[in-house]
Amino acid sequence: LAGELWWKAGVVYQVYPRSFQDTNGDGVGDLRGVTARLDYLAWLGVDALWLSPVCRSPMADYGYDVSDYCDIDPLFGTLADFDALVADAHRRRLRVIMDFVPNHTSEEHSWFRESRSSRDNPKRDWYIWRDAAPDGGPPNNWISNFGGPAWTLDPATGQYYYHAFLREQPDLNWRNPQVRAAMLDVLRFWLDRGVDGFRVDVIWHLMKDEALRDNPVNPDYVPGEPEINSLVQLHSADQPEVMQVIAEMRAVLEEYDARVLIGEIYLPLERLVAYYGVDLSGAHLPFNFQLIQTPWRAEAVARLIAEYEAALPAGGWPNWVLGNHDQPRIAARVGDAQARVAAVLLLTLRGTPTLYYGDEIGLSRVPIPPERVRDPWEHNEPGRGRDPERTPMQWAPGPHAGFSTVEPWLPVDPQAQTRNVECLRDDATSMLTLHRRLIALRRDHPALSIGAYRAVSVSRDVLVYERLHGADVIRVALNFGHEACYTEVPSDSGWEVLLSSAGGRRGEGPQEGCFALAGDEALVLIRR
Ligand code: ISL
Ligand code: CA
Repeated sequence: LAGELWWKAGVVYQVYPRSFQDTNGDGVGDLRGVTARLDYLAWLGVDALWLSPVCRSPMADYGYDVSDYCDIDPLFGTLADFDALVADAHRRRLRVIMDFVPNHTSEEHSWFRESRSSRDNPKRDWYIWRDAAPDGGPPNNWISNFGGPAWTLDPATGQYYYHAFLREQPDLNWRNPQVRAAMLDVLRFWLDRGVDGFRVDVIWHLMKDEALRDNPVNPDYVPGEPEINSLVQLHSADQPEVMQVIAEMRAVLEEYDARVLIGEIYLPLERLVAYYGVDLSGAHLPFNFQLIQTPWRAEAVARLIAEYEAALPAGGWPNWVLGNHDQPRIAARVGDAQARVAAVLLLTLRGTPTLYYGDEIGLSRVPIPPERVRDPWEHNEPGRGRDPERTPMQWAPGPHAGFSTVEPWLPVDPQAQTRNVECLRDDATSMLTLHRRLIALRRDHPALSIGAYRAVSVSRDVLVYERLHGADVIRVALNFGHEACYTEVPSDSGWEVLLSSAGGRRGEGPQEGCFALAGDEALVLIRR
């Protein structure tokens, strides 16, 4: 796929490196492990892999706390391992997207060590330092996304610093031009090494209200919800000035060819689409997490697709996500049977799909015993922890599912003996085969990758839409319910089944103008 088309027509696969493949027997996945599994990704048929953070980090937030942006953490390997991974990926026509974490550094980054050393240190203003409020408390009411205060008093200089996440993750001051220049150089460092793009962590958080005004209280807050929702993040995120910063990042990518800028954005639709930027000068793909936040019902999903399609700016390319390392897995949210329907949805909608590792083998919520909890968020706010969706990839039956030779950093799914790549790859009805076929269909039929979207119908349980390219028409019918039913097709042309989420049925035609849909079944049909 030439030029920008690769990230439009392609499928992105998210690798959480800690949990993909361990090669040195320390129970933690590493870069050589990812390289060793590139043949699998090529076999699966994806076009790009996005690696969650692999830079040097004390791992307070598992790599989302970077202490050196221009080095690989020894846990994952070396820069040479990274270069080898990129070269091997490119040899297989796989692109590599890095995770860029610009909102905050680790407290152990040399910039923060300098910044905190004295009030007049040249890097003082690289972070957000303020005096205490008159009562000695924090400068404003902002709350950490992981619970608790977002300000920590540093006794060395008697001021507070701001952190939208853990206290180990001080926020950078993106209003400071030196910070901007240094961070844009980080992009160039990796672009020069051949990476094909970035997924930018919490991109909507980069700019904060200059006056640091208090956030208003959320009138809809329901006690028991995460504390962060008790306030509306009106002043602490999504400031208009962030668009300029993103445009600067984008301009750096434009110095190279065919690189992609993906932004992590949790905002309502109307704000999300603003991140395409003025005249599309922003992110190529502002991550669309709406399927994670929408109830799993045919009508709700139909409405979401229509609203999203309508909200996109002219020329803005859509994208869809079912899950990631921060969210309960799709199978955990909708159940194993509906997870198949979800796979068909993700891989047949208009827009770049991002597939989360393990979802293709039907991984669900893995139980984490209390003594094995690793995510600091779980300690702050029980129930919010993200460990259940970060467990080791399951490659084969046998000890530790072929992930490692020793007990892994997080427990392996108790169902790994049967739910693993080796057992599922040759099974015609497996979740893995379904994913591989869907990805192949997307590649074989431009209607599915770059074709137009047309809503056809929605009933209580069944959503039907078409994808159109030239004279090609592909129709998708998804049964969100558990009961069997029928879906009608126009009688003026011949239709046949390209794929059923249950396996089989290929080549089948309609009977009396209808295709039967089993409960939890999705069909991809083609007009002949
Ligand atoms: O999950 C959220 C919204 O549903 C959040 O509160 C949060 O904004 C989001 O998870 C941000 O995630 C990213 O930044 C974090 C890191 O821990 C996550 O893993 C990363 O994806 C801090 O860097
Ligand atoms: Ca390892």
